[in-house]
Amino acid sequence: MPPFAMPPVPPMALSLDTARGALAPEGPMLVRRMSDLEGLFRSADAWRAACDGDDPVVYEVTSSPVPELPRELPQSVTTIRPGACGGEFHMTKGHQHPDPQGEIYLGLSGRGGLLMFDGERPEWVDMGPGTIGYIPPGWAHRSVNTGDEPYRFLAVYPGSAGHDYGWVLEHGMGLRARRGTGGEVSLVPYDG
Ligand code: PAN
Ligand code: ZN
Repeated sequence: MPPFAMPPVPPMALSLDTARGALAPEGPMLVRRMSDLEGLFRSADAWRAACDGDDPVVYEVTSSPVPELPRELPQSVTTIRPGACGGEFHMTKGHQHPDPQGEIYLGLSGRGGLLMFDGERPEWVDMGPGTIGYIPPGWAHRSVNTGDEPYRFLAVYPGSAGHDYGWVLEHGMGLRARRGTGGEVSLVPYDG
């Protein structure tokens, strides 16, 4: 029997509670607070003040039990809480897949954006319930909550892709998503 016929998890159905972002059965769960996002917001002062304050939860990631192994297709549900830091919308850390492979996001609730960057060109995709965002191989990606409610999406990605967070610290993401005076999204150059 070939190795791929003896999977680490059996064929299964998962139930997704889109209102709570819960998966059943559920795998590992990750909570990212403001203090986990060092060096990512434009304003280091605003970031420090938020950390020294209540150090709010910025986003949570719930995973399915499908492991990050070659040939597997892990899934996760990310919930980004609404808010801003120094005028910049709450966002994920963002990463590059060291083994360049594509990924699919499906918007579940709230309003958000999918920011992608290939090292030269940034791309922005508006996300909402029912939107499928496609991340091609080689594009770093970050998600942003642009609304007043939690923004939630499902991600499906190849189990061997890996996650490189240093790439974003080194190269940036090409654009920043700032909250305009009327609450609108204002996309500005990364250093702006
Ligand atoms: C997503 C992300 C998730 C959290 O599942 O990992 O939204 O974002 P960060 O990993 O950038 O903190 C995904 O793109 N997986 O490959
Ligand atoms: Zn990814």
